[in-house]
Amino acid sequence: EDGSALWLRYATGTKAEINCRKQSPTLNIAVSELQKYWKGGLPVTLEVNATKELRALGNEGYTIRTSADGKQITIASSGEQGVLYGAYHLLRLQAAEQLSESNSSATNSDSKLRVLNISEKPDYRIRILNHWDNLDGTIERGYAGHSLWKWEELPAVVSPRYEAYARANASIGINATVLNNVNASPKILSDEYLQKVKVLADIFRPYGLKVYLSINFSSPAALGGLPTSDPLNKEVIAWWKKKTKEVYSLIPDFGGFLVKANSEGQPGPCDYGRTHAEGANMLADVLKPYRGIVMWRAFVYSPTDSDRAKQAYLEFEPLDGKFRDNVIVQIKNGPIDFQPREPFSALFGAMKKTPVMPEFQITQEYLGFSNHLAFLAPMWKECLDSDTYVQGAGSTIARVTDGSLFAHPLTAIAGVTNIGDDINWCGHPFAQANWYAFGRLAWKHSLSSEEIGEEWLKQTFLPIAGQPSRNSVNEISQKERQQLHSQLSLLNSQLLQESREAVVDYMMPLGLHHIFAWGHHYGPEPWCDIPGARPDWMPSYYHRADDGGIGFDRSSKGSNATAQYHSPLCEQLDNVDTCPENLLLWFHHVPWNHRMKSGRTLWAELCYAYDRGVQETRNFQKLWAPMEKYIDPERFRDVQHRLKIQTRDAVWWKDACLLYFQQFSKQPIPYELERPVHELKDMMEYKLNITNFECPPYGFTR
Ligand code: BDP
Repeated sequence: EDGSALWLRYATGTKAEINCRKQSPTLNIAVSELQKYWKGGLPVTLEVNATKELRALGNEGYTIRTSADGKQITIASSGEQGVLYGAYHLLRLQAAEQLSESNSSATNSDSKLRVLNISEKPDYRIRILNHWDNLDGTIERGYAGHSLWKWEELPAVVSPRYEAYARANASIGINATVLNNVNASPKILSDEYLQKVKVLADIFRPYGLKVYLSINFSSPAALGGLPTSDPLNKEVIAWWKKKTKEVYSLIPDFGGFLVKANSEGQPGPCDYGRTHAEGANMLADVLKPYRGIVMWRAFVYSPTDSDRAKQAYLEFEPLDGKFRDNVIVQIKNGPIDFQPREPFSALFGAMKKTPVMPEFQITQEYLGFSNHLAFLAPMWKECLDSDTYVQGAGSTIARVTDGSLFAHPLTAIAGVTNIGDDINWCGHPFAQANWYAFGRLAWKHSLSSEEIGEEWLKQTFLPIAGQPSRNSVNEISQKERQQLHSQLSLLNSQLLQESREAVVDYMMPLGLHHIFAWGHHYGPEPWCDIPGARPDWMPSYYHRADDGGIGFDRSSKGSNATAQYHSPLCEQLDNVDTCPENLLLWFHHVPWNHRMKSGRTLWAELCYAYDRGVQETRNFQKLWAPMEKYIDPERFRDVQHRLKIQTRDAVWWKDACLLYFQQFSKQPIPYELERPVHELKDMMEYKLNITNFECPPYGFTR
């Protein structure tokens, strides 16, 4: 297997009996998927129906029920899209072996089908991928090849992967996609490119996947030749109106614009003395007649201010209530930038009148690219479950953003995708799990990370029914199947669920952040110091290690970022004794001999954390090894190879950070821990070859 089938490794065979009275492109897909892949024995009826119950679930929600006589299954929805999602739900239950009555690992055909009584409805209205794909085919922070979109070939040549992409998204409930990088080229709105975008939108439509675009705020000047792009200028507004009309004439259900403005050198309304709200509202007014929306990013910071972590809040909080109702503010989970662990962004608790949406990063810019295995559902759950206290206890980010706390009708959640044109889509075979997990959480944020992990592992690694197993032409035996089930359950609890915390441990434990190497964000470079570069892009800005201790003082004695959080969290974070230890160095500058809850000093605790991370990766290798018996050699070796790199990188991270920080702590690494195998000097001189993303930090080729 090459991984191209993702979690949709369905077996074909005899045609199932599927009944549907209506026909439409979307319903036809549902019928054909079930005809080909449904093996549950019972006939399935698909119904679009406007009963009260179904209307309450919306046109994407659905029910799946076994009839009273147990002789058939009905998937019903008030919309065609809901029927399609219901069909994929049924196929997921089948592939993850969750259809049989007993919990045994017997194949579905061997045991009784359980009585189905399912009712589902998505938690977010817009569940959207953000592609950071450039028009030249490169992907910013992409580690799985080039862009899926072959702009050169479009609109004439259409890759079969466009439809496969839409299908994969529909199978997990993703209903929207932004095709191009937030650092947007104005060219995306040219007539030439809009023709190409239209072709993609037409392919995606039957799968319920809507197209959105990132726009460059100075398009009126850059593309339209106007002297300005001032959002209050009449000609500028007229230009956007005309352009938007053109977009909708080609793509009648176009979703809207995503905007990165006045951030990291991108143009924006502030260039003309206007606010973010004025910029966003101008576009919102233009999109309004077509029911389009604006997703306006809050990822803003400048080198002048004292603490980067405070800036998005300072800029956006005063604008609460000033946005049109078809604007939603898109906020990264943390206040800095997709680090292995951040506290949640305080802005989630600051906007009561403006809808806000989380932006997660599925691509592992800061978590080892596609070399490291890091299952991100635990990280996203951590964010969604965080309590902002904006309306008292229980005001979780999930409730702030899903419309239940402030009743905003516009709700959304975005994931910066890890998809490229690699045969297996995501680079690391396990990176597919993050695409999957994003879709599942966007649909239902109460799902546990364990449930998602189990579903994904079973769909991805159980043998396809009726196909030869890895080693022989025979089907896998009952005993082997049971062993495989136990192995998958270990992989879930000890590998998937632990993997993100392991990355935190060997990269940046205890609240450390952004000590990455300059530019590429792969390896460690806590010492990095580029003369003349922006101070807020230097690791020392974040770790502040000195003889007195380590960490960024964001307490009331320091930058006072803690004050941006509501009580009682604010006080909890502000006090070094009550601040959660996994965020300690994010909020405090702590002396090396500070006593931790374990009884160790801070320095020893730091050493233990790095060491734990390394030992975890060694354990990941062990957990993976037995899979050799059960799965195809291609995927087995691919994962095995990447786990080796991950372990070596973990050692590199540990050695680099501990040997560097040791210069300040002036204390030995506790003798019971694994000793360093690198010299600090070598690591400091080593320059990573990042062109091929094989980043061996070992065997130093200088
Ligand atoms: C950072 C990335 C950069 C993105 C930026 C953003 O390093 O490439 O353009 O975020 O989100 O994480 O706009």
